[in-house]
Amino acid sequence: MSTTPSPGPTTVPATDAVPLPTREPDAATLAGADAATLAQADAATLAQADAATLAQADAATLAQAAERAAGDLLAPPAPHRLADVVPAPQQIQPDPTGDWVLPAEAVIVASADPAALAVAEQLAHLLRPATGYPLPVTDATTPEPAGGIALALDDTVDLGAEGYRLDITTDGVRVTASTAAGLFYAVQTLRQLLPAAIESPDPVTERWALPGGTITDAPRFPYRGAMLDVARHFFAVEDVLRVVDHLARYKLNHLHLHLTDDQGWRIAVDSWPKLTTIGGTTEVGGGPGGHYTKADYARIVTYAAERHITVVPEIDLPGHTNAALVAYPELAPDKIAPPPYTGTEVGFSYVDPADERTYDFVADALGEVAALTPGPWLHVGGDEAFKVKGEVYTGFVERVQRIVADLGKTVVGWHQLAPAAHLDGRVLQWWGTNGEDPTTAEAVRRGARLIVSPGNHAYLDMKYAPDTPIGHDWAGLIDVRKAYDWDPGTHVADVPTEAVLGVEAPLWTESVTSLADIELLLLPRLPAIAELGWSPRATHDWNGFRDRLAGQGPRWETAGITFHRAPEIPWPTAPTIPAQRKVPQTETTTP
Ligand code: TNX
Repeated sequence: MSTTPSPGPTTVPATDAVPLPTREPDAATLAGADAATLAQADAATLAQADAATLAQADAATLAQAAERAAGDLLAPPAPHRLADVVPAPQQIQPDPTGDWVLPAEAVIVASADPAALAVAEQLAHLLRPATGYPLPVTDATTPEPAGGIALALDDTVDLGAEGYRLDITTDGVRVTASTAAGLFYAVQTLRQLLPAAIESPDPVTERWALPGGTITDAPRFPYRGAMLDVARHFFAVEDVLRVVDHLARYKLNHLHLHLTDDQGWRIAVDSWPKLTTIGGTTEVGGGPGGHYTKADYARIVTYAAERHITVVPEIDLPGHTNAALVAYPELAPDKIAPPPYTGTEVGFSYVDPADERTYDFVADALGEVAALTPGPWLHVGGDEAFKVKGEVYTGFVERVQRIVADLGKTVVGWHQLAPAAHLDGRVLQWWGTNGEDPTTAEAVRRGARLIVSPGNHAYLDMKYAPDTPIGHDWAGLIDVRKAYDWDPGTHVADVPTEAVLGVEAPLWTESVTSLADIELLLLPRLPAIAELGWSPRATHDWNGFRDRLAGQGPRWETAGITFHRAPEIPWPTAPTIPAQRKVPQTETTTP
């Protein structure tokens, strides 16, 4: 939020029924008052209250205490409310008397556990550039805030695999979670509660105030994802890492990479090298394409894992395979290499389901990708294979599903897989535009779980408005409200909420050629989808979301992230980014 907190509808359970933070006496009155008078008055009060202690205390100590008390009374409240977080936390208990300002000498202390210490280092990395504070990281058996930030890993607390508790008091910040993922999500929350200037890559003059109170938080769904199509256009590792950062910010935990399509094969497969040396050299529009070496891919997987994000690799089969057929014509039904494809049509290509060599290829490619994949999922596509019909299609899919199971992975596929036989654990990714889908509902009755990605709500490649410079509109226009106003738990008819594993926002890249393009389509809709995946349904409220989302704008601006200034969001117009600090960093930085 901007500096004027919005009193928008309360969207959290009863514990948030606390009015906006106000101080007694209010800040305006105090601002006009004379600090010295206040300090004296406070000293007098202290003197009356505890004469015995005072008798022992020396004058310097007294003066310091009085000054501190006066400072506290004069301090304005933290600029953000505890509720100014996207995705909305499960439970919020504000305590306006608990506001805390991060001091230059603060220490970050974490449980003596490598995973907890790693999160502490990540927090320090987030806070050091803008604050210019050293923020050393230490460990302790029982971490205590002691005027700094404590990250406690505690497996006796019942907060779930990803939950956390965040307490902000005048003594500092205490984060508690039973997993490193929980600590990491608390850090993302903490980041949003600080002034937007915390996103600055350079030191700025700011009062790093946090709003007092407690947040208890945990996700609604275990699967919260986004997909990046690196096949239609290829994106460098650095760009993908930056997308991972955006996911992490909003507590998404899966990155689905659409690695292969008609226009390019993007992942090295040693046993079929021409997939990349030939199949990787094209992309939509005739650009040079590219591919990830195994080392590149491992870098993405590791970077994502450090941010508690699981990579879900997709090898799209049996359709969307023109690039593979160019490289290996033996896989084509007519055994003739098709011309490379750089257009944007779909549904024309397929690997030969009648040739055993095809299944060798599938097993080799999926096997090598599985070996690069620590996560449980292998996505096998299955969409728009218009030329592989009926039992030939289901027969192909059933063989591929077994290959995945034999590799020890869990099958994910687009919902076109639905008519194929069920296989333990199988997950369908539903991308329809009409929630009436009896075939998918039937597959769910047979045991499938669903990732919900409605084309007309969650497809980030759809334009926001007719004048959006890039993107599609085949599933309609998706403004921020359209991205936000639906419920993954009830969206597909006759699919119970319990069968919904979660939600994913796919970004297809036929018209997306740069990181700035990616960000323009991702933001601000990605946080909307993230909130649907994380926040309890009871918090769902468009007006409240709009206000909270507006507060993200200055953060993106400060961090140099491109976003769409959606007209329905009340982005703050006043400058919210303090001037860069021109004084030596050792000087006091109180504004
Ligand atoms: C449909 S959604 C596709 C993709 C396209 C996308 C464009 C799905 C599983 N298949 O091949 O890129 O539309 O919006």
